[in-house]
Amino acid sequence: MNDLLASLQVSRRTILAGGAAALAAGCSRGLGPGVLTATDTHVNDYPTVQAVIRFGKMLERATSGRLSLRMYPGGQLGNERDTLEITTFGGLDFNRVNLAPLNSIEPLTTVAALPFLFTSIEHMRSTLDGPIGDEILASLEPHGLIGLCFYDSGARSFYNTRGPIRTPDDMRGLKLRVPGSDLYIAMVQSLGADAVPMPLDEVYQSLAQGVIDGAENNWPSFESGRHFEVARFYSLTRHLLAPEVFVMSKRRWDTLSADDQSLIRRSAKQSVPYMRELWDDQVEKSKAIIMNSGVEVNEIDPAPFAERMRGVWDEFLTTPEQRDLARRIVEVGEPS
Ligand code: GTR
Repeated sequence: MNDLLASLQVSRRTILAGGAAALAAGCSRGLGPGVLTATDTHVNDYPTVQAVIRFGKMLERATSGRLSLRMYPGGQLGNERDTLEITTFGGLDFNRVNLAPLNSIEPLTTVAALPFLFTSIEHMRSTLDGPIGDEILASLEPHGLIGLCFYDSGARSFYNTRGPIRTPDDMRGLKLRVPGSDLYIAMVQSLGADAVPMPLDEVYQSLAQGVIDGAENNWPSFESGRHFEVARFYSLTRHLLAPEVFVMSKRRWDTLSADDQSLIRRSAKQSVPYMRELWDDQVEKSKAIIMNSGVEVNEIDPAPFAERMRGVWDEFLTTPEQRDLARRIVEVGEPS
């Protein structure tokens, strides 16, 4: 185990035990001063990981090696909630996470994670590429995080070990894993299923042992976690088109020159088209692997699902700012 990994694992325990100040005060990184660290829950060849690695190469090239990036993929430093906390306190420089773990940190992020909000990938991309996306990214700063860009995450749908889901009634009583987020718990409960919050890396085992009946995710995550080997029914509800987010620790950010800061912002945005290219390709590859393995995939009528989940909007849009943001996102609509 290298020094950073060892020190972060100590730091993580320290943070989780409530000792953030101790970490901020002193954990030695064991890396050179220009080496920036990044983490991701996904394996090395996943599009988000490759996009962040590409971002690091851009920094390295632009600064002739003065800055570089060291990626820790595969969730080796902990789950997204824990690594986000470490990032906030400066134990890690960059983090690529889903919107879900940010929901309890910043209410505006909840809006972009509402079910059936984005009507298509194009709607999501055009909204988040513009001022609305920048506004959500900027809302993270008071929480110790610099929001750099959004990456694609496709559409999340339900998979399970029992049988095809065609209507919300088919979900009654199913035990479905969700990421640790109140919004996800409410979404699944609104459909009559039991929500089981659980880190991603425990899903395969839990499906295999029957601790849960299913989960929900996009094609690449369903495939790369090998969940499809156990959950043989994938029902295309496409209830969530929430994006991934790439963030930086504000503590580290504040130590950088204005030039380096703008290089980082620019390079992150420049990594987005590359990520989307990899993403579109990965969706096709994952789809083929899953279909060829004989998983039963079915289309559904989204209307009754959207109808039941509508209550979640009222429950989670609690401030005027959130309601206004939701209204503006809906108004963006489909790009012409
Ligand atoms: C994936 C996402 C991860 C993580 C995961 C999960 O689609 O890329 O960041 O949130 O889902 O369900 O935990």
